[in-house]
Amino acid sequence: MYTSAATMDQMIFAVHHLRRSSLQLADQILSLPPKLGNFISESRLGFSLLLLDRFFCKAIVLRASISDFPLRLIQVRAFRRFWDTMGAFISRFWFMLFPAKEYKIVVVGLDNAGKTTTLYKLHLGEVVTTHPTVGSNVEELVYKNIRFEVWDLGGQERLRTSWATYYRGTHAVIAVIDSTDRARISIMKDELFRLLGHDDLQQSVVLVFANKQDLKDAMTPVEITDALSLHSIKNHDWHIQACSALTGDGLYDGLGWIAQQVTGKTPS
Ligand code: G3D
Repeated sequence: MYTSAATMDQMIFAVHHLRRSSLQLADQILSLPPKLGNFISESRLGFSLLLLDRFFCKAIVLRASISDFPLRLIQVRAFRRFWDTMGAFISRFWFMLFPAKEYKIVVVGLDNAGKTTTLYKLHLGEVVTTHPTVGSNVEELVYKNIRFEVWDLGGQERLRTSWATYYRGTHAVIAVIDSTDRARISIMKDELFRLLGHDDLQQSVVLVFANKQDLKDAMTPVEITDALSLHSIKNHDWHIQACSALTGDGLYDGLGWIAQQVTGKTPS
């Protein structure tokens, strides 16, 4: 039996198209008014779409596996695409059908501290080229089966006044510090204590990322603890974590601390 590469590509394209449409539909369902959205998701429409997508993907893989040797490469490619797309698809529908508790994190810090780099390194596992954050970025992170909605708030002076609008429902604050920025550490201290006094953050825990530890003139976590007077924080659990958003060192240790604090248990 022979299946041409062109036919295979058409089939792969068809699955991608189907998946994209399904995800768009899922987005639309999620953006419906809550009652209507719940009704549709509970009606298992999402699950039917999932089965349909799985059927098409399986068909491709089966078709490739009974083909001639040169098609093995296509088979591998189909498998990879299959798992890439299915992973995203399943997790989205899984959480749509069985909504899990989500914890909200806001990431604050002065401009250039490394907030966006931190967020994208945690989210994508890679460093991206960043631009100054205008307003906010939001990403969803899943760490050890715990879902986080992470808000990266722009750090420029004119944007800091709007940080408070994002605080409601926050479980954890991450303050990212540029450990080489001795000149502005006192500004960050004032911002930190201002936000800790906000009504909407009274239940939040605070993680300080002492970022840019890969640079040799970086302040140590002990120096930053003193400069920020962290020991004078009495009403919030806090923790300081040395890290480098560029290399990723320390980032997951910090996230692990938050996970432990917000769930009240050590994540598995
Ligand atoms: P912001 O979102 O807090 O404003 P960014 O900060 O994430 O945009 O980072 C500002 C600059 O610091 C970026 O450099 C970024 O690559 C760099 N940076 C972030 N984290 C680290 C780190 O841990 N180590 C080092 N050495 N650099 C880091 P550019 O040159 O793109 O402006």
